[in-house]
Amino acid sequence: AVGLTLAAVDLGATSGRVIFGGVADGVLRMKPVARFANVPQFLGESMHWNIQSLFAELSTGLREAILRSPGLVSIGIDSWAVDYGLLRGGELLGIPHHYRDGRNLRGVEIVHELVAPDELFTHNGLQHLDFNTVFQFAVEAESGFLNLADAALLVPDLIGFWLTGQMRTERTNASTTGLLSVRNGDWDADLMERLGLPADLLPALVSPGESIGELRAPVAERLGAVEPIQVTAVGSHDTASAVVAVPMEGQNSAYISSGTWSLVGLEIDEPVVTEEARRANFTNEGGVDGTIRFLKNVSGLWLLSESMRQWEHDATDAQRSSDLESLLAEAAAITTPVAVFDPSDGRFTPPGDMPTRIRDWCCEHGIDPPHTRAEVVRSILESLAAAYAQTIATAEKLTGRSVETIHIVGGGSQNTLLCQLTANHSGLRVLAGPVEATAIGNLLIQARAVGQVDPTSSLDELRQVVRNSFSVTEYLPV
Ligand code: ADP
Ligand code: LRH
Repeated sequence: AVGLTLAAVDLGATSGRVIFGGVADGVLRMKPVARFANVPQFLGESMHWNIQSLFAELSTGLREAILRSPGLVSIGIDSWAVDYGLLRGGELLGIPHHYRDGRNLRGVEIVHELVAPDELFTHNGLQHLDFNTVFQFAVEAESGFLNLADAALLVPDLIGFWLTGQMRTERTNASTTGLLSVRNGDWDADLMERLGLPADLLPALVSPGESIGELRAPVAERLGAVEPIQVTAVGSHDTASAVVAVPMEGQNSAYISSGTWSLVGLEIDEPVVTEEARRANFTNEGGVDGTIRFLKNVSGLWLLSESMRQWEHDATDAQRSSDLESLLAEAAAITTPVAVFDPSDGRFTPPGDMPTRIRDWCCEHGIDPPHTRAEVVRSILESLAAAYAQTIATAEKLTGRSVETIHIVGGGSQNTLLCQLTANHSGLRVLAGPVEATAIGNLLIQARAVGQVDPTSSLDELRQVVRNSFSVTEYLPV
């Protein structure tokens, strides 16, 4: 029997989960113990993560995992990127902001005045997203809040600190801050100095597979742990963990990590920091084992979930209680063409009335807008699929690779209409699954660290464990 002695804490922007599992004979087995919604908090004009509630929920999940698997030896934590808590003397100074908060544009202005966008890209190799940590820091430095802090911890590192008492910054997530050098993988001290940021604000780097520390005694007691449990660094950027679990083989695969966001791209060995890559707004994020995640954020199922939230909110509407499954079935039944819009237009980033924004976009561009709910859903999915196809074609050009297969992982891999449309728009084979790629990638790096798989295993070998353990669904273009 496989000892389910590892626990993955995976916090997505839409929901979080705790899953425990283990690998034996090259097969991963896992069991979910907790799932919880991740509901943002609005305080006055600003938007925050409910970090206390998330920590309480994940602690309940860990307690349950330890109860059900008393031999649990390791915990790995991942979450969405870029966001952080500021601390002084180990105390959290404020409630972490949500990356969709409206404050970021001022930060972009401040940073770009000091370092022009093209020069910034030669430093960090990152796509421009208004919410990259560096821009958020600039806002907090201007207000004076940052100066109160002696440490900034990215969300998984903050949770790791609460669990172990150790402050570290995990590398894959560090690569989304805008302050990590794309050339040598270390904190870019020169850039920080030019931006007036304290060099030691972000703690020392740790790589996936390394130990962060053991649960501190009061935490271990609250979680019901009897034996020592270590927190192991994993690809703490959720997308980095998801890419570990993409069951791709060879060089001819692209991936789409499909959830709140769609992260569309390739795994490569060396960063591409050309002017063409910058203009196409591609990013070189750090992957596990020193790989590069060459990808773009192409909006995602946020457009759909936020539309559904709007419809739920609209109490007078007869179709109010439409569930996802029936909406998708209605959308699949549409046979006439629907509007294709740019899902990455900045107007779709903040929370709000998505169907109206989509219709406005279409009217401004002289396109017949979607009218019914099913048409809005179909329009969102067609637009995402068209953007995926376009992004993969650009990635091929920028890297000289040729893509034959697109892997879709994450919650969105269950959206059969989206998978089929992706095959149709790209003209390529799509392989969908696994759904819980992020938690799987998280568990696999722990499994390698504790020796449940050969400690010298490559990513290719870890992906063989994924293929041994989960099936995929094939979609061919029609
Ligand atoms: P995140 O990690 O960003 O929180 P997930 O990977 O959990 O996101 O994906 C969430 C999305 O997956 C939802 O917004 C929803 O659109 C989609 N999804 C989840 N379950 C299903 C399903 N059964 N059918 C179709 N889509 C689904
Ligand atoms: C996906 C994700 C993505 C980031 C965004 C902030 O959950 O981590 O890779 O760009 O959230």
